[in-house]
Amino acid sequence: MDSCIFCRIVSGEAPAQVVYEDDELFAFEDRHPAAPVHILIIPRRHIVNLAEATPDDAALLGRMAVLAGEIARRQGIAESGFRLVTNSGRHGGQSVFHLHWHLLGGRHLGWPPG
Ligand code: DGP
Repeated sequence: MDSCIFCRIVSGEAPAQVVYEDDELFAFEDRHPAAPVHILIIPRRHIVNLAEATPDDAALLGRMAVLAGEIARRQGIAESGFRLVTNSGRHGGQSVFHLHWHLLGGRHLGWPPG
């Protein structure tokens, strides 16, 4: 998708601080970090959000979760704790319509979210 900023990051057309990549998944630092560690984990393939994911995406979504734990360990926030969140649609606060999980940590995170 030419107009999707995350597709452009995956293809290398747009810059990003990449922390992980393989043939299916990509992870990079959020441009507007909301915590000392704020990494976005995305599939290379353009999926709009969880509402658009299908059973065929189940293994991919599982890999995203496992990768989140792995990155948390590498970033040194596994023990102190972290949050994995995906915003979906208008009420969810989604602003980039390419599925992504925010991995947040490095400070105490309040609950409930605003
Ligand atoms: P959301 O609002 O849940 O759709 O989150 C989108 C996130 O993406 C937001 O925290 C800011 C981040 N973001 C948007 N554009 C860019 C970009 O071009 N580069 C990077 N690194 N992050 C971006």
